[in-house]
Amino acid sequence: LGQKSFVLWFTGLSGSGKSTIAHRLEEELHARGKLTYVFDGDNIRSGLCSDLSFSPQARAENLRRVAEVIKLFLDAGVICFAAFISPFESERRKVREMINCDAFYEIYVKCPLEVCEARDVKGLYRLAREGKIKNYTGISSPYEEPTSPDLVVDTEKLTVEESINLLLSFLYQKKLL
Ligand code: GGZ
Repeated sequence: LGQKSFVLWFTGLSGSGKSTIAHRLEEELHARGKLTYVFDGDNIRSGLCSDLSFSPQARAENLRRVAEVIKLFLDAGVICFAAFISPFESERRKVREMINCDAFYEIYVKCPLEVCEARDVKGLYRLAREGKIKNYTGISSPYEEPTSPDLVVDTEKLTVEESINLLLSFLYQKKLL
């Protein structure tokens, strides 16, 4: 393959832009001839983790399974992007330890709750406020801000293109591109 595999683990609130950024960054890497895969709620919770709820235990199990699959993809030499809320510091530490890759980077996709809620792309925040969805991150379930992320991407201030440029310079600086 001629590529160094690595992991970018995106954490942040629902609607902060994790999946959007991961997919746009993936396009950039494809243009550079890299083989990548984006794991997110859409492709993981619909299948592999369709039996799991959003209780703290279920979220932990969700991320544990993702970490196991990422280990397999890394064996195959694939660059892996994980875009999950991953709200608990302890679980973020666990996946990092499980994956045990020297090139594992935690990316905090930072955006205030009010802004994510105003975007409400899928209308889920409204349902959560109405009590129709329980355990909703930021509303009725906690989000623990990362204390020492490898990179912060502030999507309240940056456009998607600016966020991608920030991530590309980060990757060049780490000699991953
Ligand atoms: C948070 C929920 C919930 C609850 C459904 N809490 O904006 P989305 O829709 O596309 O992203 C959210 C996604 C979060 O799944 P993750 O696997 O990333 O979460 S975790 O890392 O905590 O396991 C949202 C949707 O699922 N969703 N119910 N109660 N997000």
